[in-house]
Amino acid sequence: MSHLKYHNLIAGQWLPAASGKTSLNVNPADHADIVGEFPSSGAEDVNRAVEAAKAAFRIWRLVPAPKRAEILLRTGILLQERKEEFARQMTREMGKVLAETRGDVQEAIDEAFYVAGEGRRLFGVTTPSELQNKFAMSVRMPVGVVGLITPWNFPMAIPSWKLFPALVAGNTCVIKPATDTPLSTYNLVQTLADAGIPEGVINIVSGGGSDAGQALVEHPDVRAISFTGSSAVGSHVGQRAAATFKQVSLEMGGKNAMIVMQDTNLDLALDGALWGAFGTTGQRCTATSRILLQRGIAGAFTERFVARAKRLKIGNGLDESVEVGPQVNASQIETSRKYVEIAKNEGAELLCGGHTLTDGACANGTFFEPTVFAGVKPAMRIAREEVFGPVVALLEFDAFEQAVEIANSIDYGLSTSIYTKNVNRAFAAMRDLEAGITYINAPTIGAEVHLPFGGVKQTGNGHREGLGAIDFFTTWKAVYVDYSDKLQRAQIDNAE
Ligand code: UN1
Repeated sequence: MSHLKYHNLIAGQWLPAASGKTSLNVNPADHADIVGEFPSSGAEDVNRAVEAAKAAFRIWRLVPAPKRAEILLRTGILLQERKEEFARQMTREMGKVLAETRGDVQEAIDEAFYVAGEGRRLFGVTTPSELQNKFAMSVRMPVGVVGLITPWNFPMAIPSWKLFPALVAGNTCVIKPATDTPLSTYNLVQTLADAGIPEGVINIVSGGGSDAGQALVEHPDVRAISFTGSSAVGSHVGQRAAATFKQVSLEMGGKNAMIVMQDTNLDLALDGALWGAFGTTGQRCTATSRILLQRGIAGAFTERFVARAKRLKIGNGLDESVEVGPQVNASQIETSRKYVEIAKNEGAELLCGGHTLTDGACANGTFFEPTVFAGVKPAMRIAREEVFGPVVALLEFDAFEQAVEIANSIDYGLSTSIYTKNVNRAFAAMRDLEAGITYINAPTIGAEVHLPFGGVKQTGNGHREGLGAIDFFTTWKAVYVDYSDKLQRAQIDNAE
C-alpha cells in the first residue's frame, strides 16, 4: 500500500528535512500498515524554523489578543468537523482505541474553546502607587519564540495544551512532535493553518529528540521550552535549557496511587481501577499504576479485578469492540517485559498477564497482556518506578494514614485518587496526598483542560498546564505612569 509523505511547516512552506532524511510512521497494531513518511529533521531545519518564528513574532505580538483568539475559536470548530477522521488516523498511528482517540481530539477542541475565551481576559493587575499622581500596573507580555516538545500518548491534546495558550498570549512557536506520532500533530497544525494562523507563527519540525529536540532546546533565540515526556529526558532538557536561561516547563512521570477504603462501593472502585490501569494500555502519565487496598476488601477486590483484567478484549483499536490497544512500539513492550521480570525477582506475585501477545488479532503488532501483581511492598521497584504500560501493582494497608504514607513514599507526584464514602477521609486525602491532582471516587486519569495540570516532586518543575499555562507563556511587565509633572523618587520622597 502506498503511503503519504509529509513535510515540515516552516514560514508557511511545507518542506522536506534539509538532509532529505525521513522515517516511517507505522501502525503499532498492524506493522504492515504504514501511516505516513515524515522528515527526520536536524539542527538546520530547527534553525530555519526559529528564524521564521522570530520574524513572525514582530507581527503576531501586535495582533490584538481577541483577534488571535478568534483563530483558535475557528480551529476548535474545524476540529469538531474533522474529529472522526483525525481520531481514526490517531488510532492508526499510536494504537489507543477509537473512543479514546475521539477523546484526545475532543480535548483539543475543549482547549481551543477554553483558550479562545482567554483572548478577552489575559488579565493584569493594577495597584496603588506609593506616590501621588502616579499610576502602577502589571501587564502580561508574550515571551517570544517558544519551543514545544510533545509526547506520543496524547498526540493532539498535549500539543493543544501548549500551542493554544502560547499563541493567544502572542508567542510564536516551533513544535517538535514525538517521533512515533507526528501525524496527529500535523493534523492539528494544518487545522490551525486552515483557521487562519499567519505564516511563520507556527512551525512544525519532526525528528528525533537527540537531533531536532536538542537543537530546539539549545537555540539561543528560543525563549521558553515546554516539554512533556519522561523524567530522565526532562532533567536533560532542563539542564541544557538553563545554559541559555530559558523558561522551562517540564511535565513528566507518575506512579499514581488509587486508595480503596473498605467503606467504598466496590463495584465503582473496580470500574475505576480497570479504566485507570488499562485505559490507553496504561500509557498515560496519569495512569493508575498502584492500587492500595484496605485489608478488609483486598481479597474480594483482587479476585474480581483480576477476573475482569483477564476478560479485557485486546486488539486493533479501530475495532469498536476492542478495549485495550497495542503499546506504541517495541521499546515500550520491552520496558513492560523488563518490569515483569523485576517484579517477579523482587517477590511480587504475578496474578495475570506478563507476556507479549503474538496470536490472532495481535499477530502483527506490539501487544502486551494486562498484567497484575499482588503482594507488592512499598520498597519494591514495581511500586516506585514508572512502567508506562498495562502493568499494575496491588499493595495492602490497614489504616488510612498508612495508605497516605505509602502513596507519598515515591519520587513522583502527579495524580492520586481515593475511593471512600467517608467525607472526613476524603478531605484529609485532598490535603495530605502529595500530588498535583487528587480525585475522590474516580480513578487517577481524566483531567479536564481548564484545571491546573501538573505535579510535584520529580513529576514537574512547578509549572502547570491548563489553568497555569498563560502564566508560563507570558512574562510580567511592571508599568509606572507618573502624571505629577515633577521628579518623584520612590522610597525617598514619600518617606517621613
Ligand atoms: C498524560 O497522561 O500525559 O488526565 C495526559 C488525563 C488526560 C491527560 C493525560 N486528560 O488522563
